[in-house]
Amino acid sequence: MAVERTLLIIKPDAVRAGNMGNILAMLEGEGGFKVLALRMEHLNKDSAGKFYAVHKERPFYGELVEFMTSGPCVPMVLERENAILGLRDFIGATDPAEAREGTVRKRYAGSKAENAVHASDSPESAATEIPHFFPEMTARVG
Ligand code: FUP
Repeated sequence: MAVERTLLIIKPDAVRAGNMGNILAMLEGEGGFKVLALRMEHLNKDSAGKFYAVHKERPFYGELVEFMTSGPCVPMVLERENAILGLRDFIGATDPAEAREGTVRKRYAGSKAENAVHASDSPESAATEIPHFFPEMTARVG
């Protein structure tokens, strides 16, 4: 399996609840992900709107942008073998009610809308989402 890079965001709900450290410990510990870059940032509407532009036509888009700008979040670049699909599996389903036991969202997400973390869902997403927050980094390993 190939070593990959992906983007994870600890969302404002998880930062507010004081779960940033627990989530980082899960990612580095059980998850075996290496943190290559990390920053705390309070997104503005322009940045959050562009990041979630694929959902622009969805009914929840306005609330999603509102939520993502409601407080600081922590975007980071993670590296591991099979990082992209591996991280999606590790964080669990979008809706915590459907997330597998032991996943980040099962433990820390309060609802489908405020679900603790974001993770890139494909190599194509990782390739645009990593430079959205870390323009100096690429999704390519090596
Ligand atoms: P995910 O890739 O698991 O983050 O899920 P989606 O791409 O389907 O959704 C992106 C974000 O939109 C979710 F994290 C939360 C929000 N969302 C809602 O608020 N309501 C919905 O019905 C679906 C998604």
